[in-house]
Amino acid sequence: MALAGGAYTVDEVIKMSELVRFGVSIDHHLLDKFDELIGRKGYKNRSEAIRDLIRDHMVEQEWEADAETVGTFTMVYDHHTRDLSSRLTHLQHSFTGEICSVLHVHLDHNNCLEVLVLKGKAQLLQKLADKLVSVRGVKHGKLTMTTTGEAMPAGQGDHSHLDADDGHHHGHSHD
Ligand code: NI
Repeated sequence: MALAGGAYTVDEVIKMSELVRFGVSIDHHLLDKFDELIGRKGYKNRSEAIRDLIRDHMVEQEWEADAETVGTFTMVYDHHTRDLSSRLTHLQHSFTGEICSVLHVHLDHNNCLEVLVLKGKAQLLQKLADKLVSVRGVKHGKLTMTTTGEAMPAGQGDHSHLDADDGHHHGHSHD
């Protein structure tokens, strides 16, 4: 993007000043693959994709550091399996401090879907997920690791800010 003189308002220039631009040396084959990948995912530019990769890595670090964090656990099970429902309930009652909310959907005659919203120490959430998925009759279970957002810098360059790559404005903003 060329910074044509006079093309931006003072407000836009102030917003842009919050951004740091840096160069990255990268093998062109790798960059081609990256562009292909982020194109498929719907990213409009590399900056957005790289910011998301960095945040994703920071979330992983929070989990590795056993920080206070947030996740969702999703599982599918056959409620006809003997003692399964009571075992799952018993287990969930041992983690009342970590389970914020439970969503239950009766998928069909046999299968139930349950989504647990979890908040707490990362290792404890992982332990609960491991215990739930290993209960006999649970067909599939997956923990999605996300973040409380507290230690995550706000999305400079996203939202209402002018993007350094292509100069377009995103649709929404929040304070
Ligand atoms: Ni059900």
